[in-house]
Parts: sequence; structure tokens; C-alpha cells
Amino acid sequence: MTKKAKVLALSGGVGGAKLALGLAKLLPPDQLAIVANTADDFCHLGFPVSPDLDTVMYTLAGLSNAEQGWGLANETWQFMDATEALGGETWFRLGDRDIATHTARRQYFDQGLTLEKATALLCEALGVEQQLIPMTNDTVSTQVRTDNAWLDFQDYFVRQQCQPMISEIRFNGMESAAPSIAFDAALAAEPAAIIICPSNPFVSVDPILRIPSVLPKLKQCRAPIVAVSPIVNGRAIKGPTASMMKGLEMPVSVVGVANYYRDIIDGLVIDSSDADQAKAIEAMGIKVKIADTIMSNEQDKLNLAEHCWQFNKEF
Ligand code: FO1
Repeated sequence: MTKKAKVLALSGGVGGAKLALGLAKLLPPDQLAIVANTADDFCHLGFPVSPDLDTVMYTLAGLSNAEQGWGLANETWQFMDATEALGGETWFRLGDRDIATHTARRQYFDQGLTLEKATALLCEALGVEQQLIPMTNDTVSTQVRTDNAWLDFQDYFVRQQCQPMISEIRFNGMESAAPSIAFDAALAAEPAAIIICPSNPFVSVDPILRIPSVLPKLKQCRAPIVAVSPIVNGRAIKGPTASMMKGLEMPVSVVGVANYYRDIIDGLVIDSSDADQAKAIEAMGIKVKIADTIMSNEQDKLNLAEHCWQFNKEF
């Protein structure tokens, strides 16, 4: 019996994890593979941190601090308090339980395992049955340009709370990065659907799409490429997407998102509040699905996942 094709979701950040959870509620675990951005990863206080992988992993394990959008529920901060007492850095909050994840990951690396193998072992330990795949095992690091300085991503995103306007983004190491083995295999296995989650197109989705060979392989898939707009009614639900679009001189709207993705996607899911912009998007040759894309609770996440699945069948 041929293995049923998997839905392939490309995810980064908080919005991505929400739809990933909706898809996990909709689909049997063996029919969902989530590829997460790893260009936000960095080594901090000696710990290898993979924010977008961990946000999806904790979310699917039912352990995440949903209000915060990252990290674990019921977290304690003894390590941070002790670090502060020693005059160490506490701008990037590492919870005591979260540190166990980073320590396990570092031990796997020390044993010579790849990021994708380490991720599979962490998911197994936490009971996550869906396949969570890092986009690459190589080091790709996002930097953003503000005024005349290049900032590392977490410095911009967390330490400076996305305040500076940015004019340029670069992904160091991208030219020599390869898709992870499982990512390549998922692309070769003819996915049943390809869904770009409502993540930041510039710093969460782009790194995944820019890995050499990924875009051509995505376009070779029979499944349509469908994205969910991270912009609703001219605003980003969370994070710096809107301010980045301003900095990059793009219209902060679903049309702006459609235009950015126009050479990649076949369809765009937009919120009902943006229904009046559907025609302009369809004029670009992109099919539009109108749905409630703001995910405030578990039911919203499942509903949006269902809309994406149905939309995929309309091509
Ligand atoms: N985001 C914050 O705004 N403040 C933090 O202190 C913070 C700590 C943190 C620790 C582990 C982790 O996996 C994520 C963490 N994040 C924090 C979120 C992270 O910066 C973002 O989720 C991604 O990098 C962007 O999607």
C-alpha cells in the first residue's frame, strides 16, 4: 500500500506554529510534515537555540506558552535570575525547562548528529508524532540592515524589540546551504498539498524558499503552492511583518503579500476583512480563498487548516 502523501507546511515564528497545530488537528500525524525556518537560530550563552523549530515542537507537544507565542508553559526562570546576579545577559529569556532542550540538542551535536536528527529525537521524546523538519542542517543566519549597521536577527527581534526600521535583509551562509535530507525527501515524495503558513514572508518563509534547489523542486511538485497571508486588514497579527514591508517600501496589504509571492504561489488565503482586495490578487493570476485567518483559539486553527485543505483541492 503506497504511503499516503503528506501535507507539506512551511513554517516560521508564532503564526506558523498556530496553523501547524490546526493542520495537526485536521490530519493523521503521518500525513503532516512541517519544515521550519532555522535562520533565526543562534548560539546564546553556549546553548544552540532553534526558536522556530522549538515553537512548533512545543506547540504540537501541547507544552507551549500559547500567550507568549514561544517557550514552555509553567516555565521557571532560576537560571536567568542567577545569570542576572552574575551580571550575565538576560535580554534573551532562557527558561529552566527550555534550557534542557538546548542542552539535549548540544549533546546530540557533540555526538555528531545533524540538526534534523536531533530534532527527530527531541520530538520523539516529547511525543510529537508529526514530522518536524529543519529547512537545512547547514548554518544560515539572518541579518537585518538598520541605518548603517547590520544586526543579527535576535538582536533586532528581541533585544531591540523590532524598533529599528530595516532596509535590507540577508541570509549569511545561504549560498552553500543544502536542504535537509528529510526536506529533500518530502519534496521528492510528491506532497498532497504545499502550504506556506502565515509567517513573516521576509525572515521566516524566504529563508526556506531561498535554499538553493528548493524553489525549483517546489515548483516541480504537482500540488499547488498555497500561502496564508500574514497581513490582515493592513496589519500583522504579531511581529515585524508590517514594519518590514514599510521598510522595504511595499504596500502593507494582502495585495503587497500576493505581489511578493507572485512568482511562487498558486493561491493565497486572505481574511474576510480583505475580501475587497480579492479581485486585484486574482488579476495577478493567483487564486484567492477568503476565510477567517485570525487564529484566536484552537477551533480557529482547525477551521483555517480545513480551508487550506479544501482550497488545495480547488486547483
Ligand atoms: N522572543 C522574545 O521576544 N523574547 C525572548 O526573550 C525570547 C526568548 C526565546 C527563547 C527561546 C526560543 O525558542 C524563542 C525565544 N523567543 C523570544 C522567540 C524568538 O525570538 C522568536 O520566536 C523567533 O526567533 C522569531 O520567530
